[in-house]
Amino acid sequence: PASPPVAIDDLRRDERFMRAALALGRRGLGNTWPNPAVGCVIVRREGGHDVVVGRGWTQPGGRPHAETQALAEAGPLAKGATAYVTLEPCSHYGRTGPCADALARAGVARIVGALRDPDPRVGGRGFDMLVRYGLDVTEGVLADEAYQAHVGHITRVVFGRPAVTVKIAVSADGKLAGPGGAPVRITGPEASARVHMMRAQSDAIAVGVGTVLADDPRLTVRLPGLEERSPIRIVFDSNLRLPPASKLVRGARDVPLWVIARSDAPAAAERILTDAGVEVMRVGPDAVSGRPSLDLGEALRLLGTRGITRLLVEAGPRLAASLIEADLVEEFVQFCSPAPIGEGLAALTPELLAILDRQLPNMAAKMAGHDIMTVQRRS
Ligand code: AOF
Ligand code: ZN
Repeated sequence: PASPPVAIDDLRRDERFMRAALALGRRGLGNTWPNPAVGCVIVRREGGHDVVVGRGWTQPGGRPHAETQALAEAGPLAKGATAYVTLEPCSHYGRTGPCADALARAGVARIVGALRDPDPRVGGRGFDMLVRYGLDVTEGVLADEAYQAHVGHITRVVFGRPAVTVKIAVSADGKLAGPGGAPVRITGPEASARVHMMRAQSDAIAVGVGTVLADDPRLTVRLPGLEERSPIRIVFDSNLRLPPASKLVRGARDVPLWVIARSDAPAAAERILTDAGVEVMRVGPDAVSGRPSLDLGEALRLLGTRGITRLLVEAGPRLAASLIEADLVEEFVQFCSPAPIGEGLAALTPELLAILDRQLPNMAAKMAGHDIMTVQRRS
């Protein structure tokens, strides 16, 4: 027998509500580490209409979870409803019981999930529990979008390090700065606003010490309403050359500043920075490149153990090159201005760009004012 006709609206319903859950989850990006920023929407069918009765997203610091928030809003209306979650509901006992239990206890009839949670405490057990409790479970709706939303959590759980976004701004003639690295305004205000938004959605922002010496940046979020969202600031500084008078160090008591040095960096420099409120961490030398720099893989794993899931690197050419050569980049974002700047510090070599294109073949582009913003990802 032919299957009964399905309205287009029915086919698209799951995607529509999963998109809403993804949008809610994004509110937490940069703010929930070490936990993922999950979104949840609870929907009831009433008189032939879909009604959203609960919305939730992971709260600052990672708790309460998204499902708890959405269930609290839905109250008794969760009974018989469908819950859309961007990540598998948890199955482990944290400060409260598993979200899978809470959903079942509230009488939710159906769960639509985007992705399995690779956290070893969950790893499929959340969905399994829900099936055992008799809920109807659909997995894999908008899984690619959910992967992007949770790439920080996934990279940390699977590889023990944060997901890395490298951001650079280049002039039309491929320069990152003026002669000798002197700072030059390259991109316009729309690009700056996007960079500040990227900062707000990151757990931490990193630069190399060369950028501090050339630019003396603050690396805070300066967008109306988002000033409170300034992430941890990190400087990769093999030999502890970071000037105590830099804006970063002077602000270290307001926004945390972590400096990652090589194991043999001078102890006296460490003491001065520590006294200024900076946290200094040490890793081994870079054995691969032969450069007198630090082991970036070890540095990133250290950040992973500290709970960082999303790291934005505002890189100069050397740091960008080292990260690409070590294949440690999940996302490469480039703002390209329409104007040349003439003599100056060249961006990435064609060889490096070719490596990057192999590592991150998936490219999207859009305009940011007069500048072109390209985003490259693994897939
Ligand atoms: C959910 N909903 O909103 C989030 C989840 O330290 P805990 O007990 O809070 O657990 C953290 C783990 O829970 C985290 O590693 C991830 O596997 C999951 N995050 N789960 O059901 C949420 N943020
Ligand atoms: Zn949970």
